[in-house]
Amino acid sequence: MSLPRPTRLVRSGRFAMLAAAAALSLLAGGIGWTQQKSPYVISQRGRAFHPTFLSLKRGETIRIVNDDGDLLHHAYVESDTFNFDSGDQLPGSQTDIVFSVPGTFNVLCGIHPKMKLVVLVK
Ligand SMILES: [Cu+2]
Repeated sequence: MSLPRPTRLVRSGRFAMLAAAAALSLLAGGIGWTQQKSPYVISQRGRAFHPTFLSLKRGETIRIVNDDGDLLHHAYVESDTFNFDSGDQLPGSQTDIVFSVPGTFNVLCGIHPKMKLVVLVK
């Protein structure tokens, strides 16, 4: 006679837990940008890199996206231990750079001298 009640309670309890788990994962997804993983996506909007500083582990990748309207960019890295040249970055294109050696590197743009992204590779 009183059996259905506990069953209902268990079901609603499970539902509440599922709902809580779903809410938590939505929340985690919403703040996920603060915990980006390789490849780290870099914007070039407004003739600037966003973000302008990034700390990576050796072997990780940054993905530079030319999302800057119809502007051309040209990312490069010049140092004693690591060099990279994207060539012309067409509007809408993306360029991956794998940082394989530790150090601090400046990613610059051959077209816009004010553009600078500092990458610290541990
Ligand atoms: Cu540029």
